[in-house]
Amino acid sequence: AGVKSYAAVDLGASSGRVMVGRVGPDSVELSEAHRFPNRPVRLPEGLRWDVLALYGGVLDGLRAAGAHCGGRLASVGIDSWAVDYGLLDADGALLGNPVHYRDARTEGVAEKVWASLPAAELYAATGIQYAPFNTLYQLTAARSTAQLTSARRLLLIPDLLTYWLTGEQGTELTNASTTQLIDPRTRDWAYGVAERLGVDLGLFAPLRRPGDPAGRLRPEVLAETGLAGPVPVTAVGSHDTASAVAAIPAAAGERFAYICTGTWSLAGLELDAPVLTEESRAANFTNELGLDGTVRYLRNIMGLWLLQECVRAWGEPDLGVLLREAATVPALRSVVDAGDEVFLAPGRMPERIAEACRVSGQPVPETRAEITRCILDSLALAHRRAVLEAQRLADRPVDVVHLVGGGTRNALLCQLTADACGLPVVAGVTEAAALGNVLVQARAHGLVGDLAALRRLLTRTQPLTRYAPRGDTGRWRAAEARLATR
Ligand code: ADP
Ligand code: LRH
Repeated sequence: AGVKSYAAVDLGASSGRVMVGRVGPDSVELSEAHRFPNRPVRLPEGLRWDVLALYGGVLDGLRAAGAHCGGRLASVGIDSWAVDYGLLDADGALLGNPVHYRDARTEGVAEKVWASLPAAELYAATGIQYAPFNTLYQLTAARSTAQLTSARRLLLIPDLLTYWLTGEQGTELTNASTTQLIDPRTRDWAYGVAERLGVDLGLFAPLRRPGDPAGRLRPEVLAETGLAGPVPVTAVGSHDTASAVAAIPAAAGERFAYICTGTWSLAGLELDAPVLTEESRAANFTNELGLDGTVRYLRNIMGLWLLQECVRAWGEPDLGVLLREAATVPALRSVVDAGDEVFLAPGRMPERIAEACRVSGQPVPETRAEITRCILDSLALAHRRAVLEAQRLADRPVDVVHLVGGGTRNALLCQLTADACGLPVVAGVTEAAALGNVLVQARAHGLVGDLAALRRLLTRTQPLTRYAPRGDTGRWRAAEARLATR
């Protein structure tokens, strides 16, 4: 009784999926209706997202989702990776393919911005860590291009897809915070920053908050997907990491850190106020906005991107076999700094990993298994550093680390993370972003509960695996020192 079906569209950097969540007062069941690849395309002008293929995947997914629930969806919600956007002209038509955040156009741009607004002031005003691809730097890189000059509207990726599905425009807040144009204290635009840097905030549609209505599927979309209307679209934490953090299966009162492991590892804490200190800026921690007034205080770590790119270079060997071989390679022979921007761009990843080991005077990994082991040890080490530093900078000790996302299927990574942090790791919610997306929709449509109550529902219903830390953390500290003295 009281069970409704919701469709969560979750677009990750490596794949898009449409999941159906069936939610009742005491139950949550998630099933995959459709999954499709997200393949960036390199054009003469640079690296672009194939956003029309993604929209096609969303429509296919909604059709498949309808088949899961007799054509009756209570609502649809969309989340995706952050920072990127599409530009619309005065008629509301898309101007070109959205630029990929790994495109080289933002190289050296941040320094130019800081010449007008010092990095320290920018951080104090926005709380957003330095990353070359923050929307603010992308807009600066695009200044005076024909496209940006003629654009009348900027829609972040989930907002763009929402617009195509409903005809309505908005800017969802959690994702808006990744533009570096939001003040985390007021949770509104950072008007002073925009003014000083000459960013026209009029390009953005009005802010929406998770749970707000975002229109209804257009009649043409209903016809194309075979869904029975009306189907409302609901704003969720449209930044995938915001949705994933909402779905951390934390027990009542638990003092936890989280790591969302997918293409990226996003490691940190949930806070109720931003940390805007100079020390926090120097450590490159970010204060992105989360559900219900929370702040996602975290650090971006290159994540399984490092492995994805190696696997691509090696012609897609079986991941399970590769990980089993990596488990037999001696631990911590060589590590790289998995936060280092040198790994941001695509291409030649095995060579770049080997090079990083060579220049830091460590043994150079040669076989695929050795390179894989180097990546996983390095990720675990970066997880350790982020979890420890977040606790110190926010003055908030933790007892447990929750791991969610695709990386939870990598048992070696989960175990190494527990070992490196010296803390128990609870892993399990693989499709965390989709689950958080579904729960926020369900709450907007009648499910009662605050964030803690939604999470308790997950602790009761989701299968979780616990990894106890092995050994002492001495050898991780030693590996950390090796990197620091590079
Ligand atoms: P994103 O949302 O950023 O696209 P995901 O959360 O889907 O990423 O995570 C993708 C990653 O999960 C892959 O790069 C891979 O390393 C890992 N992964 C997926 N399936 C498996 C598996 N069966 N075994 C081990 N790792 C896996
Ligand atoms: C993860 C993610 C991350 C951002 C990056 C661009 O998918 O949204 O939180 O920093 O993509």
